[in-house]
Amino acid sequence: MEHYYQPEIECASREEIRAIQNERLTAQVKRVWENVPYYRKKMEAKGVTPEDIRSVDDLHKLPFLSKADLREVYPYGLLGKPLSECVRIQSTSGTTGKRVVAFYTRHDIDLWEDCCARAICAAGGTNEDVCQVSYGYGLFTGGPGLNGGSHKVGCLTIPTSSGNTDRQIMFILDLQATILCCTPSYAAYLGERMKEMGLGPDDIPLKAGIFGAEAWSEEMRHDIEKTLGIKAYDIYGLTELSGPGVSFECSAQEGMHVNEDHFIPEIIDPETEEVLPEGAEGELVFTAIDKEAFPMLRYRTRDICSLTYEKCSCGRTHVRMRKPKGRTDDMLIIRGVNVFPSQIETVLINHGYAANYQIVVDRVNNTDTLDVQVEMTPEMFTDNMGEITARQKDLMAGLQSMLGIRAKVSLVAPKTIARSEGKAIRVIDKRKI
Ligand code: DLL
Repeated sequence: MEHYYQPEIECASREEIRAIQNERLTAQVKRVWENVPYYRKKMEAKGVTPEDIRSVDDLHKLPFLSKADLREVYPYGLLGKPLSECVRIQSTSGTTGKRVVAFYTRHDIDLWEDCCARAICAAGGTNEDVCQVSYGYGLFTGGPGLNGGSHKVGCLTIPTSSGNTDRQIMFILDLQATILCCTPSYAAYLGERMKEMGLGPDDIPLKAGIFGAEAWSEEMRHDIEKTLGIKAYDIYGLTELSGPGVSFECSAQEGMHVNEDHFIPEIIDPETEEVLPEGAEGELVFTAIDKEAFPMLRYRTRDICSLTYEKCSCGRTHVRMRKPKGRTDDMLIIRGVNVFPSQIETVLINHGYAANYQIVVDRVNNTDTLDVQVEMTPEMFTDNMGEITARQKDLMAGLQSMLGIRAKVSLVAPKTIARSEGKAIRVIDKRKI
């Protein structure tokens, strides 16, 4: 039986959802106009006033916000409430330029934790469950978000944070953890380690995993499910909008339900910035309609996916977003062809490899090169050169048919590619160095 955290909202009719959105959106735009001079200027530049925004249908009139805006006014320029009403900050890892620092009032933390609680219930979680949170705690939103959601559901929460893999496994076994929350790449690593310790799916008490924070393929999902003997659920979110729980998967696992009473999604063409119809693939844009401290309006996520309003078998009515294919900024352009790391991952796993790989891009004699380095599994490891060459050829053919361009394949020995405890770094683009 499907289990909901807030059924009256999660299963509300489209009319009810619309009514909530219209009310919250119009109020939010007024608040932002009055309290955030930076965004007000953007609205003025576009000739829009709060009176122009009467319902969700008017959303497209509002200006966009992007990471560049956040950097420009770092740290306080988008605050929607006085600092005295803020109780928390969280931050992104900020690999390029300034970190994003997001602010939360008590209300904001509460709605964020509700979203995470919905995700945990959708994965079958109840107060009978033991939920191990192996996302990083601290500035990263993964640990604190799922921790809060787990408390709300009433699970016995194990806040291991990431890392110290053998201790993670000890807690899973000793405390009989039933739900694991971490990045999919770390789940894969935990699975690998348990296998090495001689533990099969039947020896592992886990029944569900809530994995997100990075793009991962369907193939990787099946691998993790098989190794750990669980059902693996996807969860999506970003610091700017709270953190994990902006959307989450249900038992149907056909897209992630966006918590539409808090976030309105749109898909735009990243070039023309035009809003695209249902089903079309483009850049995901979110408007947070009741967040107080950090009220993002039409925030461009750079994530690429599509939306569907079709009825879902789980009973939830909120719109679903497809698994993000990747980000506009991790799409590689190789000899003019668009390549996403997730496409490469699909080919590798379909050919029997685990998701231990690295993609090295370079430019040699003015030509882009793509080198896919992938670990052989212990079972396929051999020093028979004929066998290795045959495997390489096979994989090159698979990549060529998926990507439409030639890639070099390097098969490396098991355990030579670094494992990740958080978000995996899959691409090394030497053209940018
Ligand atoms: O990664 C929040 C989070 C924590 C989500 C734990 C899920 C679980 P940031 O560090 O700000 O926040 O990174 C946000 O990560 O724009 C996407 O590009 C990517 N991302 C997050 N979840 C998914 C997912 C957290 N399920 C950025 N699938 C987003 C694909 C994801 N990409």
